[in-house]
Amino acid sequence: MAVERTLSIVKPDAVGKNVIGEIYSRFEKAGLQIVAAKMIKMDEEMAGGFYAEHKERPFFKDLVGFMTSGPVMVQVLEGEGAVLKNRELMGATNPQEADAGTIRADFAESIDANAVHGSDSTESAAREVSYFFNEEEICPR
Ligand code: RTP
Ligand code: MG
Repeated sequence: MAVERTLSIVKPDAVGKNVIGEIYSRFEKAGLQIVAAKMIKMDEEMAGGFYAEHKERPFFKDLVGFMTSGPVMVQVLEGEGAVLKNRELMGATNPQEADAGTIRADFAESIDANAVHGSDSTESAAREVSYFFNEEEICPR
């Protein structure tokens, strides 16, 4: 399997619950390396641009409102099959449907406040990584 990069966000609910380290630990135990990271508070323009694919969806306004409600941790994860591996660690979008032991099953409250974001394809990963990070900010080992 190819070494990939994927964009991960610890969302405001999980930052507020003080579980950044517990979530990072899941990545590390699964063999993913954190090769870039920063804490930011997004404004509406930044969050809306990030989720532009959902602009016409009924939940878009709530999604942008939630993602700007507090600080987030944004990180680039690198490893073999990183995109799919991260999606498996996250679990289903709705935490009620997420498999036991996944990040969303363990830390998320609702489909809106669902603890983490992860890129859903290598194409979106490339766009999303460059949305937040310059190449000089990424530090592969
Ligand atoms: P994410 O992009 O945040 O990693 O989540 P995802 O791929 O699992 O889900 P996606 O379909 O991309 O939706 C983005 C976020 O919008 C919220 N959402 N709400 N009320 C709803 O039906 C609904 N559907 C999606 C979720 O917070 C989801 O994470
Ligand atoms: Mg998505």
